[in-house]
Amino acid sequence: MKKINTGVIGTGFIGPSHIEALRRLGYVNIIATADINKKVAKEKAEQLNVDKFYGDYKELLAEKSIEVVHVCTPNHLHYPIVKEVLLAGKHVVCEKPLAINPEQGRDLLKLVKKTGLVAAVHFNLRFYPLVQQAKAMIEAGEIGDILAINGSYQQDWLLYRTDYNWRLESEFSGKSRAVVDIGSHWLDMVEYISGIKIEKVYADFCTFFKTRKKPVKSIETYTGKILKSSDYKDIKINTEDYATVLLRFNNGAHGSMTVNQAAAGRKNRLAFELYGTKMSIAWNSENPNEMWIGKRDSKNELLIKDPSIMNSSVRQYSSYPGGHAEGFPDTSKQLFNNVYKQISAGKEPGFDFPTFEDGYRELILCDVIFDSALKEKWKEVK
Ligand code: SOE
Repeated sequence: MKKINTGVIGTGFIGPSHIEALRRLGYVNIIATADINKKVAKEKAEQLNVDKFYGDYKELLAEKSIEVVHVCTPNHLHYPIVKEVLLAGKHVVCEKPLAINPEQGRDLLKLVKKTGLVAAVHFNLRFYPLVQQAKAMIEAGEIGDILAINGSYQQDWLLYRTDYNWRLESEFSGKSRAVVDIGSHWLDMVEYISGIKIEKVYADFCTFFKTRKKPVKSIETYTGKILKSSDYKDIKINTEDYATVLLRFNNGAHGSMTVNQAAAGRKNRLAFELYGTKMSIAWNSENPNEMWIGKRDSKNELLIKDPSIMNSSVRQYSSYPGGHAEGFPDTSKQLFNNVYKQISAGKEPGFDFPTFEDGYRELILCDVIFDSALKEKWKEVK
């Protein structure tokens, strides 16, 4: 496969994980990184062994050799930066959420259609091998008609009042936090694997900590857990730590999703249970190499990830044989592989990855969920 040159903007928690996954593909050269803080940009470039680094992302966009740009900045910068990437004629992979409101998402989607460039959103969790297996089983009719989908996405990295990250401030993350940050993965995954769409929602939000203690110096996602700073200032929190959302799907199925970023002991657990007329399946991301299959008239099963017994259409998403666990870093590798193959293929469609249509869809869903929580009413997804 031809080598492709890439630049990565944003080097916090997720930028470096994009770089690692891209390097594992073997055909991507990381030409440059950019970070708003030039000193951080330099340190990260050294740590990540990237030759060029910039404090201003516009300089990275000016690099002629760069064909693809990954946007891994805080949420509020996705829209302006992605717009510039597309206008510079470069393909783009944007972190979720695509933007901070549906209007911005719609604008970006229009621009992608106009430019014909490849544009993906990093809903990487779709690419756990057994999530792909679940999708293949549902498509093959093995589960039957879907009756109900329930689940949650829970984490504990924001359990203490002293836990701080830019995501807590709506100026950077947008008006909703837990639903947009982790709920969007759940909503995307469930619609993706089930093939049915959410058409009505009723949401209940809670901000457990109305104020939090912000460290005076900035810290990266997750590193707050090991930071021993006694130097904090109080800030008001106006985004949700928790939400439960009732769901109605367009095939008549019912469902519910709970998200919680203050759930002690749940490190990063996306879980779904999908109940069909023939059988059920359940999976969670803290134990991603196992999928439970529930049956009424015979013994239940536990499917262990093993490409040799997975549906042939999704075997490609398992790079290692059974007994060799695959996890979070592998999901990005699989997603990027499809995106970059699409870039190499040119106009021909055919590779499966979350597009800007999907990114826009999540912005609409999250917006309707926010509105429902605010008005305490069922809301339709238009
Ligand atoms: C933080 O909550 C976060 O890093 C999310 O932003 C990611 O999308 C998720 O994969 C893990 O947690």
